[in-house]
Amino acid sequence: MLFEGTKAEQIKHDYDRDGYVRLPGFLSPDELRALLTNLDRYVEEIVPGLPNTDVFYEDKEQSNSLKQLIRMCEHDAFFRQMMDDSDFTRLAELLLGRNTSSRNMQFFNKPPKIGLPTPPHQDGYYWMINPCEGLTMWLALEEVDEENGCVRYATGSHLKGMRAHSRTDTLGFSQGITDFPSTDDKANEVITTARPGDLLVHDAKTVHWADGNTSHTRTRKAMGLVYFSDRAKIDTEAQTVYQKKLTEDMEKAGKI
Ligand SMILES: O=C(O)CCC(=O)C(=O)O
Repeated sequence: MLFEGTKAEQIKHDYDRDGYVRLPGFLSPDELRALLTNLDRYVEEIVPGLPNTDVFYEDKEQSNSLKQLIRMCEHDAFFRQMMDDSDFTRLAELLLGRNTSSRNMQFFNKPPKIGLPTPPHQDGYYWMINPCEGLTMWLALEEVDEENGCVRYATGSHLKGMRAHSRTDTLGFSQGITDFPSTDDKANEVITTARPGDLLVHDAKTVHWADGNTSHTRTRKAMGLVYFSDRAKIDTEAQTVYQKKLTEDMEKAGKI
């Protein structure tokens, strides 16, 4: 779905004000079907050959507990095109107001009963970029609500600076805000239930989190696409050191 004229201006205005925007029905049913078919193919054909840093399970002994796939656009042409040459790419340019560089594409699942909460965090804290100009698109692949762990935002938190974070035990979300929830977080909480094909986009500094999946039967599947502005510079040295230590810790803990 491409946006133009006053509609595009409204979306950018709401995004700049709130730190996130919801775009219902961003993907048509046909587009969503094509994505799901390619996701199934990816899981069947690509996942078995991936390193343990790019595929996470809630329990690595149970193949039906898949929770996260990382860097999908680096492993597959379909997802590379979706990231680099699509309505998602154009939307990232609109919202960042500049040329962009694509950074990461992920699949997020919370398996029934065992899907863990997503700790409160700001994505920019993980990214180590300066200036902190980037965004995450979060695309619902199925019905997502309070039962199976929808995303929650603190509206306007992107304008209030970077919060202190510290290490968590959550695989895939290794940093969480230390003083959460503040009174401000609770007062500005927005619960974003979503239907298949709906898109949420949030700023690098927007505080967000999600509950675990308490359903006994339903999964909670979504895709995440990360874009930086073309002038955001990554502190590659700090990131390499952090990633190396994190991978070692996760291996030691038997999580990957
Ligand atoms: O899927 C989730 O629970 C959260 C995803 C998230 O935090 C993100 O995309 O930045």
